[in-house]
Amino acid sequence: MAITEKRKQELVKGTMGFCPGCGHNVVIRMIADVLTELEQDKNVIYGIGVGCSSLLGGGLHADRIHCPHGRAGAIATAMKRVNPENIVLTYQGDGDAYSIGLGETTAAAYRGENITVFIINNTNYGMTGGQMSHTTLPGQKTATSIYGRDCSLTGAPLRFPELVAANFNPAYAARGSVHNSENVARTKEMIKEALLAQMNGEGYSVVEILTSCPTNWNLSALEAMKRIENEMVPYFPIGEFAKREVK
Ligand SMILES: Cc1ncc(C[n+]2csc(CCOP(=O)(O)OP(=O)(O)O)c2C)c(N)n1
Ligand code: SF4
Ligand SMILES: [Mg+2]
Repeated sequence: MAITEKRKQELVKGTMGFCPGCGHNVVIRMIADVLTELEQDKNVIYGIGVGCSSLLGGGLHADRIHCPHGRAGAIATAMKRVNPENIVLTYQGDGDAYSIGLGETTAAAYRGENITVFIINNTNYGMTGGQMSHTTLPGQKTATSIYGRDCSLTGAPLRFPELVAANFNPAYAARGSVHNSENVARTKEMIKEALLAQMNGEGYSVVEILTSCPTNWNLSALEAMKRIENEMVPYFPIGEFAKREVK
């Protein structure tokens, strides 16, 4: 089983190690539920990034590799090529997948590896105290952009699913969010589409998910959800950017 009843309860109660109001546990619960619905819960293996995303390792009971920072794209490539019958996914933060590991993350997409990549975008390095990442918004204050992100010095926030969709002919590329129940339901469907693409052997699939980090944003849990809607969604639109028709 991909997730035990005990862990489900811990995710709901917030006792799995995430801060109150964090979006990670919502996403983990959704991935576990979709794997069960697709009857892949005993067939999944995965790579985890470094960050608060690492806590997935305690939630999803399956063989896994805790990858060197940012390298899950390369490691998942090997996992899938050696075990083509398994469903292989990665679970990474924006700092891990984009800032530290953009090379490996992009290269796996470029090669069209038949893996599914989940990237949890909370606009900072949550685990290490809220430093600026590739998805920190213009003007956003973080521990390493104390006057607000200046894009003339840093470059602009990265829209990875759009980049992949426009350039690499992926099987599936989308962005979801967890800021309200409607978007949680929509994101669950995206997770399912991405995993189905892999099951059908269609190639690379990626879902970026907008989540909250109330601790480093210095907001309450409720305010953090509003920030996703008011500040993140305008820059990171929710939707499907690439989807192949199954023949
Ligand atoms: C090689 C290396 N560099 C830096 C770090 C420190 N570090 C740990 S987690 C992290 C960033 C995590 O950010 P993100 O991937 O966005 O995950 P989040 O915690 O926000 O979910 C960093 C830089 C590390 N562990 N290893
Ligand atoms: S620091 Fe942020 S991302 Fe990490 S568990 Fe806390 S709220 Fe979640
Ligand atoms: Mg992050």
